[in-house]
Amino acid sequence: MRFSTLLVATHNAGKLREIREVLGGWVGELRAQTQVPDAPPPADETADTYQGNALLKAEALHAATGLPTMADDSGLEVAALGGRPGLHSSRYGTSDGDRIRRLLEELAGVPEPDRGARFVCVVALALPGGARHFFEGVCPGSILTAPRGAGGFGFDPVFLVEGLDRSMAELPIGRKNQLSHRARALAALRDWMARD
Ligand code: ITT
Repeated sequence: MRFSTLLVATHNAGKLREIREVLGGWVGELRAQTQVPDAPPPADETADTYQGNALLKAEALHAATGLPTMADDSGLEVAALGGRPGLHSSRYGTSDGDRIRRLLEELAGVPEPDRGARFVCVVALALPGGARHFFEGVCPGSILTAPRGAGGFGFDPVFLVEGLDRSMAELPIGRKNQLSHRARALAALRDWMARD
């Protein structure tokens, strides 16, 4: 087993659930930031790349604990909006419902063939001794005109997965964890862990 303890620098419960399911058997103990005594406050996401923001989050918790730490920075890129909300997805609204409402409003009248989108995820890993690693995953799809399904979190109910007639929120969690942007980034992390 590569890590006896791996910290996860996130305050997003949906992400944490997915990370736990995918990495559960691969590390001794997966501990969330909220379970770390005296953990620093959420890092300001001031970088202009997913990689930069993922690293800011991982570094802050790693600096406070000295323990191996991973963080996820992710977003939804909508072609008709020039790639927005992208890096600013969590700041696009004040709640999941609010973000979905705003997205559907911005896309009102945009026909189906022009509603292409993709989810992007970069996982950063900060290790004792200074090593830093990055793993990326992308999941293509399109934006529905109304929410469908109750699973997942965030934009999942309005994201139609490419090649499936299902929204991300209509997939069982195990299926989302095989094909999502986060699943792909975490699979790359697992491959890396399996190599050494
Ligand atoms: P942490 O920084 O604490 O990890 P966060 O929610 O602020 O949590 P991000 O800055 O990475 O995380 O923002 C990602 C946003 O992108 C997230 O809040 C959702 O709105 C959206 N998002 C990311 N992954 C998603 C997924 O799997 N399904 C639906 N929406 C997702």
